[in-house]
Amino acid sequence: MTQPSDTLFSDPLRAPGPFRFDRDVVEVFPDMIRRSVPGYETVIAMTGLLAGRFARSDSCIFDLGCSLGASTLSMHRHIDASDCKIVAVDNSAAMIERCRRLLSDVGDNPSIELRGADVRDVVFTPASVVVLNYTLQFVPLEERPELLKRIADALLPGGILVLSEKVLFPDPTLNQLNIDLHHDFKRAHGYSDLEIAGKRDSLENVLIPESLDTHRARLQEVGFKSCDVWFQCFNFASLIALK
Ligand code: GEK
Repeated sequence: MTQPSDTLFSDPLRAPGPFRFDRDVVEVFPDMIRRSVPGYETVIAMTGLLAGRFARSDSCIFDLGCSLGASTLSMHRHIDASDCKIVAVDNSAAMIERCRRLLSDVGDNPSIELRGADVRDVVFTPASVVVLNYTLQFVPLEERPELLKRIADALLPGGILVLSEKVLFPDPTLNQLNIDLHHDFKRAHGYSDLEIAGKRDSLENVLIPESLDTHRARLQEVGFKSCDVWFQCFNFASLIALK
């Protein structure tokens, strides 16, 4: 099936408002994220492998900010452990509705529960794998430590958090270079300068990136024993944190 392409920021007469995961975004989401996030497909595929290795029987797997269920599906493919449940959470009603349709014919081993909820309100049950693929960046800065602490507390010993984010660099030259390279990536995938600028303005104060040092320090503070980057492409990185 061909995916509708993302032209949401191509109208020069439409001033972009703050970015929202509404029906228009859901319509083009697979195309948008593939052409906007360098390394997205690799991160999704490897999330499945990581979950296959770390999922434990009788535990939950949380996919926080699941969008259309790409990470959930990838994990579902790789998890053999018995009596696992994947809990996929998103606070966009339009995303959850579409995700429910996309996952409707997926088998129930492991089972999948879709929840329309804010990740900050999730009551965690004992978990062996928690995934935050490009979601923490949308949570207000001051609420990130508490969410990560609750995730660390919910993880069973030996459990894993996969955390993928847009990041910034303390060195201003490297920071600008990575931003420019990201824009080159988007141009190479067919976005115009107008579309790139429109999306950037729309995400201002909505997507708030932090540095890898900030992520690592906070993950240790909230109780993870070991953490580091396993994948990076320009200003998009993915970390694993072990309980
Ligand atoms: C993927 N992980 O395909 N509570 C719940 N959901 C939220 C919240 C929140 N507070 N804030 C944002 N979201 C997915 C991609 S997209 C990343 C994740 C992107 C949801 C939001 O509705 C959206 O579906 C998702 O997090 C972020 O691997 O578009 O850059």
